[in-house]
Amino acid sequence: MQILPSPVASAAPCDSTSHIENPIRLREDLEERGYVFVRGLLPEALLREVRADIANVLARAGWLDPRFDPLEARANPGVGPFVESVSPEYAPVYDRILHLESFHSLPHHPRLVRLFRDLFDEEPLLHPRHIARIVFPNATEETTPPHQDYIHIRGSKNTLTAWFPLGDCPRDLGGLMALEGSHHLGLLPFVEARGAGNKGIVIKDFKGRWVGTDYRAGDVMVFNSLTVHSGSPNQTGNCLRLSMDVRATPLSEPVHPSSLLPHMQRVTWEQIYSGWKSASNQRYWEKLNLVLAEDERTAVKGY
Ligand SMILES: O=C(O)CCC(=O)C(=O)O
Repeated sequence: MQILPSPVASAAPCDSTSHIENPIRLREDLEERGYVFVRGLLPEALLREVRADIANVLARAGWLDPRFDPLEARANPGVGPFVESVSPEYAPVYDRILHLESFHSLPHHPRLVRLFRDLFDEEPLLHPRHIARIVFPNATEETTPPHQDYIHIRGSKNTLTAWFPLGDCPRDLGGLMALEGSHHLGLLPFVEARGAGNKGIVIKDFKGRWVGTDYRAGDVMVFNSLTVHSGSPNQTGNCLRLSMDVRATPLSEPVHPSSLLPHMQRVTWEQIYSGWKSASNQRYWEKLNLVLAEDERTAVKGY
C-alpha cells in the first residue's frame, strides 16, 4: 500500500450559505464545483449532543485524557494512535458508537434532508450507513487519501456525501479538502493506499484548486461521488478529530444494497436498535420504493 502525499488546500471553498433558500443556485454551485459548502447548517446544540455521546464511548475506552472535559476530545497520551483501517483496537470501540441513537438521528435533521432534496430536485434517500471518523493525532500517514467515493458507494453517480465535523475543526485538526471541479474528470483509476477506505488516486495534471477551511460546528461540505476529496492531517498532537459522513441518493436512482447495511457490517440493525427510545428512524428505507443497483460484486464493508 502506498502513502499518497496529502494535498495542501490552496484556497477556501466557495461558500453557498447565501444561496440556501435558492435551490437553483445551489444546484448550479454543485454542478460547477462538485461541492456545496454551507456554514451553520446544523444546530450546534444537536452536534454537541452527538459529540458528548461519542466522547462518552471514547472516555470509557480510555482513549481520552481524563484530565480534560471529554467534549474537548483530548487524546489520552498513553493510548493509540488507533486507526480505522489497520488497528484491531478500533473496531470494538467504533461498533459502540454505531449503536448510538443520537448518531443515527442527526442525519435526519430537516435542514440537511432539505439540502439534499434541493440539490437533487427530488426526494432523497438518506443512506442509513452513516460513518463516524475518529482521527487520532500522531498518525498523519493514515490520513484519508485523495479519492472518489463512487468506488466505495457505487449505485448512482449522483450520490452525494455530506461531511461535517462534530465540533469546531480548525485546519490543524484535519478537516475535509475537495478538489474543485474534479467531478468533471469522470471515474478515475485508483491505487491501494493507506488511510480510510484504503484506495487513493494520484492526480498529476488537473489544474483545479484544493479547497479546505477552518470548519466550525454546524458547517457542512456536500460533494458528488466523483469529486476527488481527501482528509487533511491531524497535526494537533493531542486532539481527536470527530466527524461524520452521511450519504444520500435521489430516490428514483439506484442505491447499492451495501449502503443499506450498518457501516462495516459487524453489527446488525437489530443490535443497533436495541435500547433506542424512538422507532421513527428505524428501517425507514424499507417503506420506500427503492431502485437497487444490480452490480453487487463490489459490496463494500469499509466505507
Ligand atoms: O473524514 C475523513 O477523513 C474522510 C471523509 C471522506 O473521505 C468521505 O466522507 O468520503
